Amino acid sequence: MSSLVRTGISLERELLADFDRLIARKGYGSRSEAIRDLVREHSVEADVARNKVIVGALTVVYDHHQPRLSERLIAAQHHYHGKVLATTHVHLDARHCLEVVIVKGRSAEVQHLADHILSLRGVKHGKLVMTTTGKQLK
Ligand code: NI
Repeated sequence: MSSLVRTGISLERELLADFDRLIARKGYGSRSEAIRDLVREHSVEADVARNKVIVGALTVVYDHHQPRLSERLIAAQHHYHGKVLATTHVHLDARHCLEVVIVKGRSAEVQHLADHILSLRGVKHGKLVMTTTGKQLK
């Protein structure tokens, strides 16, 4: 278990008021937990920027009537087989599918995989969210 350290910070009254309003809207019970989350967010961003191993979820909404798209999506996931941990597929309606591709790897490789998939013709929208494997964060 990590040991807790108390610290004090100085900031402008208006900035603190803004912060308190923001964290109240988000439902934080204390400034400490909100600040811990901000630090973790920066830590994850730094891991992404430094090409560390991350996990991520790539959401993809596409039209499966687009010729050869389903085949291309499968081929892309096989090409990056070491990075793709799992895929979930939902048939949204008669034409549209949602896939969530769960990935793990160095951030640049995972971004490359996502760019490849999202640029395929027939993919209507998608987004890659990268996060921590949890090991480095307290
Ligand atoms: Ni489908």
